[in-house]
Amino acid sequence: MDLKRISASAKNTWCPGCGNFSILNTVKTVIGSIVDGGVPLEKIIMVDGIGCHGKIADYININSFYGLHGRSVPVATAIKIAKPDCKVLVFAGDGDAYGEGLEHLLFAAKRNCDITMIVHNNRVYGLTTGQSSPTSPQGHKGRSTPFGQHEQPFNPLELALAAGASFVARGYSNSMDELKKIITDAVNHPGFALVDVLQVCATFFNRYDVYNKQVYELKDHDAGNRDAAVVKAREWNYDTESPIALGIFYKQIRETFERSFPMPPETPQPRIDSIKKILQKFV
Ligand SMILES: Cc1ncc(C[n+]2csc(CCOP(=O)(O)OP(=O)(O)O)c2C)c(N)n1
Ligand code: SF4
Ligand SMILES: [Mg+2]
Repeated sequence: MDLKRISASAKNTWCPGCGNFSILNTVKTVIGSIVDGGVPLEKIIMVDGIGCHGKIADYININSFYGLHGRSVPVATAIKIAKPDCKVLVFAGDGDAYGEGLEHLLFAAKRNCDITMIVHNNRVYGLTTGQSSPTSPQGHKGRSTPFGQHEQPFNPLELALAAGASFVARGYSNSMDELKKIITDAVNHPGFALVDVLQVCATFFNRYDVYNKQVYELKDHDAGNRDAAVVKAREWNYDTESPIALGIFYKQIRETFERSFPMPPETPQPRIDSIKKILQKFV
């Protein structure tokens, strides 16, 4: 597919050097491959949270929905249940997914609804100017923690594994080839997939130098072994020394939520006319 087909005209307002650019370009390429593989473009749906990451919906011209901050997962789950033949991609921030929306993430992992969740983990609240998030390091000085963050960060991969996620992976915005492979596998995975992307916030938490030294590609790892995945997930806990594995930590095939969801024999159709009338009020 010619990627111009999904280019949007909205002005890009991300800061120069922001890791979101490579996620955007990678996702566009993956969407192109999905369409080339036979999925109609209108059957690929993006759901976004609120934050710098969420603007990705403005920059890709496909069906999309902005959820409330932290609430993109329930929206995505509902879309998938109503339209099981659609590919549903959720984009969330670390504040969005691991703070405000944590319970949604854990229950989505437990439920195994077939949605792909891509977390732009820049380890700060970027849009609101760099406050500490659940993955900021201890001691982090942001506008809400001028004397340094007291709490320790938690480990989202370990949390997702504990909650029962059937696909858990980590990517890095500066390793685009690896990221493309991971996101492609995640989208093709029939179940809930969490892709935690170390997305560098060039303005409020620039980690390029640190991550570039620490990251490595997972090899000789048995992604079918949950215990091995937990050990790998624990290898790095946001320090500046330990190796940071990139790749698929865990992958398991089990029944998805929407397959076992008891739908009524006659699924009610949305009343398009009444929706159109409501939308007209905003024009
Ligand atoms: C319920 C709610 N609380 C707070 C906000 C204000 N708010 C908007 S974006 C944001 C931070 C987003 O951080 P993150 O999810 O990490 O995304 P990033 O901007 O870093 O991509 C906050 C707190 C909001 N919009 N809604
Ligand atoms: S504030 Fe950070 S995350 Fe937001 S656009 Fe700028 S560099 Fe990117
Ligand atoms: Mg963030």
